[in-house]
Amino acid sequence: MSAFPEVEKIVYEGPESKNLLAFHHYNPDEVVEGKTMREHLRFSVAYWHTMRGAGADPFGVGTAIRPWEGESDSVENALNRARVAFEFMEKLGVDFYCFHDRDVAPEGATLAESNSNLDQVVALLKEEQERTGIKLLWGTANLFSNPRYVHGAATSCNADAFAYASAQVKKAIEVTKELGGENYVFWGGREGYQNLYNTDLKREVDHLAAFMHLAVGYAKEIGFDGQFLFEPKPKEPTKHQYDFDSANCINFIRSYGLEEHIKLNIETNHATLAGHTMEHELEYAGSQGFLGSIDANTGDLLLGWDTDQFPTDIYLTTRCMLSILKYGGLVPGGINFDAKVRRESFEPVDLFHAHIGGMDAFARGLKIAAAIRAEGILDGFVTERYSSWDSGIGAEIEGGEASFASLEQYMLEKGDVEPNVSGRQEMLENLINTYL
Ligand code: XUL
Ligand code: CO
Repeated sequence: MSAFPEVEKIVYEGPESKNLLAFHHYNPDEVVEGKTMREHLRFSVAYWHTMRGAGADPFGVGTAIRPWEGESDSVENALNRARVAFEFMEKLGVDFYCFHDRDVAPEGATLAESNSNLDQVVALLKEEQERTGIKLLWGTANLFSNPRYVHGAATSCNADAFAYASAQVKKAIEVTKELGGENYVFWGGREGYQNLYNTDLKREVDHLAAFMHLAVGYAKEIGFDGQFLFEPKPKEPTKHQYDFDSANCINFIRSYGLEEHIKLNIETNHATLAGHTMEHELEYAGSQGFLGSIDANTGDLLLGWDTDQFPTDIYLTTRCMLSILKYGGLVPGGINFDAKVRRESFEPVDLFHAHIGGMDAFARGLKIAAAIRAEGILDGFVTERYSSWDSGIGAEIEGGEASFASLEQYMLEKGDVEPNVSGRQEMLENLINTYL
């Protein structure tokens, strides 16, 4: 029985179509910059939002109508839900999905029971992957919902919480490998603190690094060769998360000798919570060689918390794609919609509208970014702006041939800095508008 009887397979109908259950820009096999859109974009559905989100907020219970959900949190219900997930993804035409261990299977009374529940669902996920060709972009473990993680997991003051989290991640890496997952994500759910009076910050950060070394070591031991990813977020649920932003995470990764093993999974709404733009975070990670994957969503600047809305802003997706193309794409990462429908959008069909909008926005961003790059005006402007570094004193400095003494001598002879070129920000903003 179909869970979405009213929805046909979503197809590309082109920009002129008025059908809102069709793609207007995402044309999976269309080639842009030498690769198909599906190869560039690698869209993924987030199981936790799309299959588990019910729309609860601090003021009220869930509102989502999900006729396939059973009464209890049983394995049987989880298996049925997994079949619905694959029907949804097949109809949507998405190539990947992502999950936390506890999204797909219920937690049992003991660790052994939880593992067994997970194994039963993973067997079905594997069958459904084989049937549909849909792949696992990344797996992860939920180390934040259960009260045992009240003080964090790897950064808990309680060593037993670290041990339990290790057992959970061990299993999550095993099932990610079993399902051919291309990446494994660490997002520090409660890895942070609320108050320094009760916190040994140094010890907690050391423990987080030790935890990641254990994970990397175990992956090697069992032959899991997916990419590990660390997901920055500055706050929520704790006041100070240890994975604040791209720069902070890269510092952590390098300081603890993890740079060979871990890249970043960058999320738009987390970037804005950190007081950055998404493109700043992408550019910073990309420029340092740490751009792994993205969690695509958007926040609401008037609300200011992690609202996880679907991205529909073409300026945003254009700027994301400019950075992603510049750094050679995301493979083996992808574009995971870590986004949820609004509480007021409670019908199953809203899940389709939400994902179609995000996919079309990114497809359009890809095409616009490729057009901007093809004409080369923006790149040309930047190259010209830095041209003083290409020869003369600039080239000497970059080449490591200058000293403070030689630079002093140079300036004594030259006299002063001549203003060279205007930043032309307004002209460039207008230029970008000519492509939209
Ligand atoms: C939370 C968040 C997570 C991670 C995976 O803000 O983004 O869902 O993406 O744990
Ligand atoms: Co995320």
